[in-house]
This record gives sequence, structure tokens and C-alpha cells, in this order.
Amino acid sequence: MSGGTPKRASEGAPVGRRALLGVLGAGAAGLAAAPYLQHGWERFLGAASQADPTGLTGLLPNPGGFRYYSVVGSVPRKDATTYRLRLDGLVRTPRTYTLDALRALPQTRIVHDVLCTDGWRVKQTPFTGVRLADLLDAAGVRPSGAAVRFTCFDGAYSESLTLEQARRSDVLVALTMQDKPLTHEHGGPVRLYVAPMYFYKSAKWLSGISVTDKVVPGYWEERGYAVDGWLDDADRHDRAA
Ligand SMILES: Nc1nc2c(c(=O)[nH]1)N[C@H]1C(S)=C(S)[C@@H](COP(=O)(O)O)O[C@H]1N2
Ligand SMILES: [Mo]
Repeated sequence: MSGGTPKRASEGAPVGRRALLGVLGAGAAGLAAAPYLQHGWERFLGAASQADPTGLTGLLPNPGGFRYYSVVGSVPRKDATTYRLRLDGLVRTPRTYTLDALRALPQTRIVHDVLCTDGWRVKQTPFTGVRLADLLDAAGVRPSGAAVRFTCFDGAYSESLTLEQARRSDVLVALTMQDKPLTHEHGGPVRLYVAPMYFYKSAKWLSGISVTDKVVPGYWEERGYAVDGWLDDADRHDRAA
């Protein structure tokens, strides 16, 4: 039944997904209202996609191979007038950024594969945004700062990085994905993008960056995910020597 390879699963399963939604009589809103289940279903559907011997799933509409994840049922929408990003904690100068203020800073574009621990991958996906390192430098991290905690305006999700990871040049406060402004569904207007790690580290709807004295495990990390989110091909500077 599940004769495929993990690579097959990474290409997505719109047929299984739609079929299941039909059976359940639920729409996307129904799924979003059952966020815990959704993550489990995605894992189940990932396995189901391996059973597709025709490869037809690859021909059906698929929103770029991404799944939509949220741990809460509904998330407020924020735009250029209402969005704020707060950077505080163990810094000399706490700051609050508007979307325009972030747009005015130097932008970095990174192209890398996106991988979810559920088995799907979106190859060579461009993200553009401000290097987190630049924001940390502007705020002036105090000597006691050793980690960074990220919070979200969905009111529930959080993530963490060590300060060394946070300072990597491939960690962005992202404003665009696939060269378009980040949509609400994908965590817009601003999400974290941690290119060398599994996608759960890339907190959507980013609203808070706080420098802490130690790593505070994030939402999924408190529920069993590894705090260490490195992808296999990541260039792990902090593990060298
Ligand atoms: N705020 C928030 N960020 C989040 C999540 C979430 O549920 N809420 N899910 C994480 C996981 S497990 C993945 S795979 C990606 C999914 O991003 P996407 O919905 O844009 O595909 O977001 C990550 N960031
Ligand atoms: Mo994920």
C-alpha cells in the first residue's frame, strides 16, 4: 500500500487531501479549527500520497507544494497600518518596527529547499527580508544575551534559536516568499525564515523577538519536537570542531 519513497511523499497529496476533506464534509475552515488534528492528518496524508502509483497528484493544482499550518483556529490579519514587530529583552535599545520600517532596511534574498518534518518539501523557494542579525545589532545585544525567543500574533506559537544561530546570515525576518509579499496564510505580513532548519522553526505571523539568557523551547518543542531543527545538509557552524 505504501510502496513509495519519502521523496514521493514530499511532492504533496492533493488527491488524498481533497478526498479526505470530502469524506469529512469539512472545508479549510474546519481543518483550521482543529489545528492539532491537522498536523496529524498531514502526516497521514503524506503516507497516503506514497500509495499514488500513477503520479497523477503531481498534475493537480497544488498551492506550490506548501501545506497551510496553524496551531490556532483563526489568526487576526495585520497590514502595513496595524503590523508591529517588537524587539526587546536583553538588548540596550528595545525597538518597535512597522512594516514600512522593515521594508526600508537592506533586504537579503535566500533560495533554499523548504522541508517540513511531516515529509513535504518545496524546492528552491526564495525568501526575502531583513537579516535577523542586523536587527539584533541595531538593538545591541547585552553580554548576558544567549538566545532569542520568537512570538506570534496568532497568540499561541513560539520558537527559539541560540544567539549564534540567530546571527547566521541565512536567518531572515522575511517579508516575501516566492518573490511576492507573504500572504496571511503563509504568516504574512512578516514571518521568521530559518533556511538551514526544518520549517517549524520559521514562525509565522512574527510579532515579537526577545533576547533571553537561555533557549526557551517553542510551541512544538514543548510538544516533543527537537529544539535542534537542523536540516541534514545544513552547514552547522555551531557544531564544528
Ligand atoms: N505561527 C505559526 N508558525 C508556524 C506554524 C504554526 O502553526 N503557527 N507551523 C510551523 C510548521 S510545522 C510549518 S511546516 C510551517 C508551515 O508554513 P506554511 O503554513 O507557510 O506552509 O510554519 C511553521 N510556523
Ligand atoms: Mo512543519
